[in-house]
Amino acid sequence: MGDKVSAIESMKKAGVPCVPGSDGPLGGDQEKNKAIAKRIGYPVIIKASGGGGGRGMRVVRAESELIDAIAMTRSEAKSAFSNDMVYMEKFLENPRHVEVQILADGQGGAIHLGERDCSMQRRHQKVVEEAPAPGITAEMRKFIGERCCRACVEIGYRGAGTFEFLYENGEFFFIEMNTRIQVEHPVTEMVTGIDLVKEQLRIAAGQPLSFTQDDIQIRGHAVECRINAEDPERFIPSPGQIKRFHSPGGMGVRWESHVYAGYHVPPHYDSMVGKLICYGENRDVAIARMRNALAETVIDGIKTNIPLQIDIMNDEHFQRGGANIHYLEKKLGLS
Ligand code: MV4
Repeated sequence: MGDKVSAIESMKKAGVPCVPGSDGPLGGDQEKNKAIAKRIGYPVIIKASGGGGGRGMRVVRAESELIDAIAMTRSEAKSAFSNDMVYMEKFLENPRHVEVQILADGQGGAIHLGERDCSMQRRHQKVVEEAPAPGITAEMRKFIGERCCRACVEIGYRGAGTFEFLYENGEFFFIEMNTRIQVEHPVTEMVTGIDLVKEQLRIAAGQPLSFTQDDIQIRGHAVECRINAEDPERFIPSPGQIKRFHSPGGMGVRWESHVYAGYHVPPHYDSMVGKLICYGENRDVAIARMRNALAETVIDGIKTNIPLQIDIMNDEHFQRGGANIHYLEKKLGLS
C-alpha cells in the first residue's frame, strides 16, 4: 500500500483524529469518487500517497474539476514518485501546522514530548518553529499526545518520530508522520530538558526509555529561527565565503551551526547555515532574546535571511501567536 494512505489508516485505527477523507486510495470509478467528495464536502484536496514536501497535491473546489484533478495528480505522482496512488481529504482553508514529538522504544514504551508550532513557512520550507504551540492547553496536549503514543505501540514504532497535524478551530487532524529527528527538534529539547538525539541513540542500542510520561513537564517557551544563506527579499541561495563571523550567545541562547569565518557556503546544497534557538520562561521573553540574538549575529560576505527573521520577530501578528500556515506568504506578498 502507499506510504501515506497506510499511515493514515493505522492512525485512524489507533484513535488519532484524521482529516475527513477517502479512507483509502481512490479507484477508477469516477461516480464513486464524486460520491466520496460529496460526502466529505467541497473543497477537497487530492494528494499523492508517495508525495511529500508539498508536491503532488491539488485542491478541488467544485465537482466539475474533480475528475481532471484526480487524473493529473495521479499522472504527476506516477512520474515523480513511481507510485500513482492518490487519496482525498477535506481541504482545510486556514490551519496551523502543529506537530507532536514522540519517542518509542519498540518494547511497549512510548512517550510524547508535547507539540511544536511550525506554521511560519514559505513554499513548504519552515522558517520559524516554536514550542509549545500558542493556545494549546495541557488537557489538549495530553489528549493528542496519548493518542500518538497509543498509535506508536500499536504499529511497533521504534525511535524518535513526529506526528504532523493540521490544527483548525481547536481541533487536531493528523496528516502525516515523520519517522526521523527533525531540524526543529531543539525547541522541544529546550522546553522538556530531554536530549532527543541521546535518547535516539539509546533506543538504537536496544535500551528501553529511561523515563516515563510523568517525568515530562513543559516548562517555558522556545523559538527557533532557521538561518539561511539566501537573499532575504528574493529567496535565491547566496553561496560564497563568510568573511566575518560572530555567533550570538548569553542566557537562553543556543546557536547550532557548522560555519566560521573563512567558511565557504557551497552552491548546490540546502542553504541552511545555522539554527538560532532562544528559550525563556515565557513566549515574550523567548522572542525578546531572539531579537537581541539576531541583532548580535554577524555573518558577512554572503546574504542571509537574518533581516527577514528580525522582521518576523517584530511582526505584531507573530507576537500575538497562532498565525496560520498562509500568514508568512501573505505578509511577503506571495499569495
Ligand atoms: C493539507 C492542507 C489543507 N487541507 N491537507 C502541505 C504539505 C503536506 N505536508 C500537507 N500539506 C497540506 N495538506 C488538507 N486536508 C494544507 C497543506 C499545506 C501546508 C501544510 C503544512 C504546512 C504548510 C502548508 C502549506 C500549504 C499547504
